[in-house]
Amino acid sequence: MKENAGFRDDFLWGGAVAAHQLEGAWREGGKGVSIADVMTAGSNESKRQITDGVQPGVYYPNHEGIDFYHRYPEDLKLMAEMGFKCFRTSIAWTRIFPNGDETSPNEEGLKFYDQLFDECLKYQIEPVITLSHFEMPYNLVTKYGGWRSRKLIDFFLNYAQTVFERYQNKVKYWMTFNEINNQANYYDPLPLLVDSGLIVQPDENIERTMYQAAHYELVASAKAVKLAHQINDDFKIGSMVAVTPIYPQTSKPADVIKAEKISQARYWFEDVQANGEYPWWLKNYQAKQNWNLDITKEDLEVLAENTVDYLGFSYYKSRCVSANPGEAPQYRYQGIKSFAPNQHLPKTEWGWEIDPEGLRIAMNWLADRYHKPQFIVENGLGAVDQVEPDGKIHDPYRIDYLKAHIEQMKLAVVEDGIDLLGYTPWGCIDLISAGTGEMSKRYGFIYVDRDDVGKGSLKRLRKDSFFWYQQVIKSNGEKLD
Ligand code: P53
Repeated sequence: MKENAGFRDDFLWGGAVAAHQLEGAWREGGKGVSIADVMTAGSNESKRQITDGVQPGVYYPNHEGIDFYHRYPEDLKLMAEMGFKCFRTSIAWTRIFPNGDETSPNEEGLKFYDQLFDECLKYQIEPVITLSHFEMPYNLVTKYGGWRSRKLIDFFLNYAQTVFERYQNKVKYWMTFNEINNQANYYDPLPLLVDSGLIVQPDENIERTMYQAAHYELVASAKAVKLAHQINDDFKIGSMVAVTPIYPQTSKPADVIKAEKISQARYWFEDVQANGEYPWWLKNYQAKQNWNLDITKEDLEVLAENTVDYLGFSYYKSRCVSANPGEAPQYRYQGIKSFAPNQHLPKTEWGWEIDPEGLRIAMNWLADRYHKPQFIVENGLGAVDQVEPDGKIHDPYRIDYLKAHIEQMKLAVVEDGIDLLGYTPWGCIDLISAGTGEMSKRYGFIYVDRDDVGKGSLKRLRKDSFFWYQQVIKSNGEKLD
């Protein structure tokens, strides 16, 4: 075996975005209404609301995004200037199948992505494409109840087949569902909607519904893996989970077992996608509930036979848990309510723990469990930026965050020998936050002049981190200062 001296020669440095958070043009080119189009703006204090269809007089930040739909040539030019080797974005399902249940696609939508991918390839930037990133057709929610319905598998595969065939000579790296495991937090309506198109009904057993919907998505994902390989042998299809290591708050065994149980509840999705089977604890748990889930023998065969080629994941933070007396033995995951403070870690302005070593921990943990190449497809710091009178943006906090994470990622590669395909920091150009709908929660190397109520010239500016990242890429991760 060759030892890893540094990042691979073909390491995919780049950046990541998602269609609904930057394209805008929500009604252009025949696009249908997506779930992102019915989400209002919010903040850390006030949650984004899901409205009943698009309501007049309400501000929906994703409708205009940062107008990437019209400005992508300018934006890709800037990314090429940074030296991007790849660019992760998603296809808006609603540009291809506006209602999701049509049999033939919308040619204008397909043409848009032809042009976008051609523009990437012009600069030798490899497109890395997510099929479903929080933006399924809203019609599939109202008409079928989202992923509650098995019918969604066929609708999704029809969409997947259309784009795999159309872009087979332009796109090699794909992912099926973005952060499919966010819905493990089924106490919060937002992840249920964005992951699975679920709108909670008053007396519904939402935990059961989540497990059923996630199962259909996992089957759809496995079938997409199969289809992709049939269409083009060279395709690489990844899963995409939000990786947040769960630490015990103390060395008390009850804290340790709780951390393990909560970790299981968040990561079983990856067990299915990468190992091809449901973990034992979950089979046991589901059987005990008498939920009578629709999980067939054929489904289980499809899952076993079509595991992913690589593990795509996001990493922003770690969490920590503390067991309460009387809570044992289930240690149910209760979303945000499960977490306890970690006194050893600083937090971002939005309260996310900053934990670079957690990335190395996560990579080792994933490597031990799944034995597949990894691709860090999101990482970054959401922060408020200030434009100086001379038009400069000094963002040393962002550079510090990314540098510390790249250092740990390098240890995971060089010391621990992990096979890492690439690194695409999130929101390489400022865009609408998924969690809060804000514009002021900025991640970019490129600043975009737009505020939380949709005002601003949309002008693009290079931040200090732009020039820093340029030299990181040029030196293949050697020059971090
Ligand atoms: P925002 C929650 C926790 C971790 C990652 O998030 C998350 C979320 C959902 O908000 O989402 C991913 O914009 C997601 C991106 C998102 C990014 O992380 O809330 O894949 O769409 O924008 C950052 O700060």
